[in-house]
Amino acid sequence: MGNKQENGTILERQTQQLKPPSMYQVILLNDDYTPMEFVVAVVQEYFHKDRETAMQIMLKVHRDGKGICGVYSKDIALTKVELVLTHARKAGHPLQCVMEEV
Ligand code: NFA
Repeated sequence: MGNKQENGTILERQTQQLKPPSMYQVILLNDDYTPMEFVVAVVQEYFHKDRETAMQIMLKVHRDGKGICGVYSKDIALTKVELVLTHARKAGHPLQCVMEEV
């Protein structure tokens, strides 16, 4: 089965195709209470967008009900959702942030 090398290590043949990790969109949802400026600051701080891009994303969420802030591996997406929700709750805003597999 294994292919013994000169140095004693054993190399196994790859039997399964490796798939790239699933990716997740991190999405903000609209509500009637969170201030626009707070959302813009969130998008800039947690998703590393410049002010103009952050403003466009906020306005899209405001108009369409939701908008994508970025696409990340599962653990990074989960962490972003947690950080955004914690920040919003501490500030007393009902902003919602969710992740969806791409
Ligand atoms: N709709 C909110 C308002 O009018 C702004 C908002 C935008 C909230 C995007 C949540 C997400 N104050």
